[in-house]
Amino acid sequence: MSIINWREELFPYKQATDELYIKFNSIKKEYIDLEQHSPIELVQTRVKSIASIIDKSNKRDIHLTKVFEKLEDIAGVRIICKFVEDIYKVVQLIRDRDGKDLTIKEEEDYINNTKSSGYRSYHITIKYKVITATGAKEIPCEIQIRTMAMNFWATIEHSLRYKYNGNMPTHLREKIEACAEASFKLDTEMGTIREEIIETQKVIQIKENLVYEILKNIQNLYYIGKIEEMNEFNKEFIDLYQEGDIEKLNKFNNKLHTMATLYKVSYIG
Ligand code: 0O2
Repeated sequence: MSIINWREELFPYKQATDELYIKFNSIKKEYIDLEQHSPIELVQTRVKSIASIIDKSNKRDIHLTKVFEKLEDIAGVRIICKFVEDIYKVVQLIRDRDGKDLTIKEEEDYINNTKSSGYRSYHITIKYKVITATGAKEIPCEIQIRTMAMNFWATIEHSLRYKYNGNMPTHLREKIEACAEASFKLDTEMGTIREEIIETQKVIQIKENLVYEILKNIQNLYYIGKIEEMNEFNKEFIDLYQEGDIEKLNKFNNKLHTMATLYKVSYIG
């Protein structure tokens, strides 16, 4: 390969990150639908820019013709969690898929083995098979799993590192190291009230799901032309919603279900 056709080479990497984005978000949705705490808070993906690939290959002394063989983080997935404990749940979810739709190549626990910079994250390098119009290809991909606090710190540190091109002034380096410890302390403290936070969020989630179902049921009355009933239920819903009593909202939803059965409305939308 003498001239790199970047567009063609990077295409399957984009496909891999797109597919993984859908898969991890689908796991998150499954937890939410089942009214359980999702260890996945947010999924981000990126394909390294051509400039970053060239920079990294120069730093590592990798010939450009070898970058696709040697660089394992051209495709990247970042999974952000609320709690440190969730990180290890996500790690287990990925391990459970090993040999199924992905293959684990390497794991690096930068949480228990914090980098000297203060960087914390759990890294898993995988191979992920994509099938494009030109055939199947195994794409290496680096999955970084971290908490929101770890992500906040890493994003800031990454920008500073970029700004100072690796030569951060000592006073700034010391400050940023201290910030890493402070943010990990926050993670640890939050971890001690994890159960309580999860319980509160569960109640909010149950209410959100219930409200969603109620609004769908009311909307279905509109679809079958029961405008008067729809308006009445709408008014009743607004009062109940303001009251905020989940038990009452539940009863109201059951009433809507009964009505839907009566009118033989199938669930639309
Ligand atoms: P980008 O722009 O995020 O892609 P190394 O060369 O040792 O830094 P290596 O061996 O490829 O990296 O693997 P490693 O150590 O697992 O790190 C890969 C990625 O982890 C980095 O990619 C960063 O995203 C992140 N990372 C690792 N160490 C640090 C750190 O000290 N600070 C921050 N902010 N991020 C870190 P890139 O290519 O450096 O950058």
